[in-house]
Amino acid sequence: MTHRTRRPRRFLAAALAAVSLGALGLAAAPAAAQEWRGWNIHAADYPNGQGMDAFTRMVAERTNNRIRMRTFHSAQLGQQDEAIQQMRLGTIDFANFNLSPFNNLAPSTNVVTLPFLFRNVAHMQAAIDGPAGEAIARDLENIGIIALSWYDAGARSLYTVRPVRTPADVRGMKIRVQTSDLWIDLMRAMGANPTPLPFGEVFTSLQSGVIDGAENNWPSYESTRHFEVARYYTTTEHSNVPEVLAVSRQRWQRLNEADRAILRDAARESAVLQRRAWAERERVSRDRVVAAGVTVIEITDRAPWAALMEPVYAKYAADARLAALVRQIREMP
Ligand code: GTR
Repeated sequence: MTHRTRRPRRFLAAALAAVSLGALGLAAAPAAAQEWRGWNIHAADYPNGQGMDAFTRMVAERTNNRIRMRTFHSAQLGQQDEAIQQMRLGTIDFANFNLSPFNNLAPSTNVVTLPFLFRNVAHMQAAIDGPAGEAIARDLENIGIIALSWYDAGARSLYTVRPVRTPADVRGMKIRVQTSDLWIDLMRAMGANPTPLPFGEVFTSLQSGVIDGAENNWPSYESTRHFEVARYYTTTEHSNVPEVLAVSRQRWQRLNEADRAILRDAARESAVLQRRAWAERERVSRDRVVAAGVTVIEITDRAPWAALMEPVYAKYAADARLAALVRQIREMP
């Protein structure tokens, strides 16, 4: 009896609270006057930071400052996994993310992470600007993130404290990976002992011997100064996973069509700029680390490495939708 009478009252209280919260929201400053908060894991001068700054500048100009955005560079708003959560909650409004941290949340991001899938940069760009990008944008929208454009992230290779020339050399090494099941399995398939860690902890973990190596593209290896501790870079080029420039769905839902078009165009233009800056920075970063005495171990035959990746494909490209996407990507000219 008591149970029955209490329930509606509790419901009423919750409903009233919701109404007054709504009223508070309406009474607060109008959305247009607020400054959007953007997350970037890298320093401002990294190609991605340049792309994001160009994006926010274009949006400000084209909306006469109605939409003002500020990018917090160098992971000032937290590490990657937290930033993704914040974006889903709407406390971070826009960001540039690598797609691998979404592997466990948005299934199609696994496809573009798959090892040795893309033949070259042009192939990756055609896939992400085409069918892969469409599938990923849908999956990201389902988790509260609106993809606007795709940034390059080059090829990821191994770097270690001891030389790695063959897969046998990797056996038992503790290699840092991003927090993604696919990455854990990929590194296991290489014979390593995968260690998921936030990007910001890699340097000290290398220094203290918690890990023996990590894997990344030339610009990340160089800009983080990981090369000062892990002195061997082996060009396995095992993954070409690209990145997204995205806005939180909460913000997006409050925009009209005209503003959405402004954001989309600016994001696409910023990607053109980022990709150009990226190609240049890859060369610069490589030159810098070589000048600093890093040993580059060139892998010319990737077949023995790729052969180890069968279990990764069996697990992450088995689902019919993802298998079809992999096939479509492979068949691209
Ligand atoms: C970089 C990428 C970052 C982050 C980082 C990592 O190449 O741009 O977003 O994913 O790798 O390995 O954590």
